Amino acid sequence: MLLEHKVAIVTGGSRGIGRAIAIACAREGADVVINYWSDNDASYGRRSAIDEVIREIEAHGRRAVAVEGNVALPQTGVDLVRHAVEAFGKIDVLASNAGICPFHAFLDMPPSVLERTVGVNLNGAFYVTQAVARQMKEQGTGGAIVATSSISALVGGGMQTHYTPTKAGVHSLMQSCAIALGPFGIRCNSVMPGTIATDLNAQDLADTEKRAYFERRIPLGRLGAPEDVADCVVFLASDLARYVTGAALLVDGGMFVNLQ
Ligand code: RM4
Repeated sequence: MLLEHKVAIVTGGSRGIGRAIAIACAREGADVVINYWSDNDASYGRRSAIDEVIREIEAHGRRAVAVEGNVALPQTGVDLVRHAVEAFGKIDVLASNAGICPFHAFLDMPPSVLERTVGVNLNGAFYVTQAVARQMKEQGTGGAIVATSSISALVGGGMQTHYTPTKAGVHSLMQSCAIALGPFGIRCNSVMPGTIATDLNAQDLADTEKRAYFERRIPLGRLGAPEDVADCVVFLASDLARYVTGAALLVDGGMFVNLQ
């Protein structure tokens, strides 16, 4: 059990990668606080989806608490910490995963789309990380923070001009937090998923030609599954990665390096 007796907070935990992270943490022995946001196009999901995740966690013999809130609001991070401490007495792990990617052309993108994406993906990661790190410092027993960045931190997307900078920013946030929080024994790392088949990109991947392009470009020959990412998050959150901080782990089946 890589996370036995740990307490983990997972943001955007109702569907996709976040759901897989929450369940993987429970599988490895952690109790889990799952954040979700019922906004239609966020990666947070609705109450019914979160109830199913709670059932999966409890099936692993672990406890789960669901907390609704938009991570773009600073108060949400504070609320998540309060619920975690009230329910389980401490926080050991944060998976800062919540993110949205409303694909949109650059030239006619309205400020609202940019601001919502930056608010959730980057500001949200900052606020939740800050709130959790304050609690971890007070606890005095260190901790592990793993942010869901993306291959898109390293490469671009014509319909993702609002999104890719946030993923680069999340990666950079972890690098700087690794420095700021290292003295407190708090490690900060990011995972960089490639193209993972989730609700976030289901509409985008419905384009069979685009999906085939992705599959041709991936040396392992398949799109990623949320569980492929979740297990890497568990590794970075666990003591197996005790000397790893400020790092990023590509989880992309080899997509990034495949030029020819
Ligand atoms: C990732 C990458 C994938 C896309 C998702 C939404 O960073 O760009 O290709 O499907 O975002």
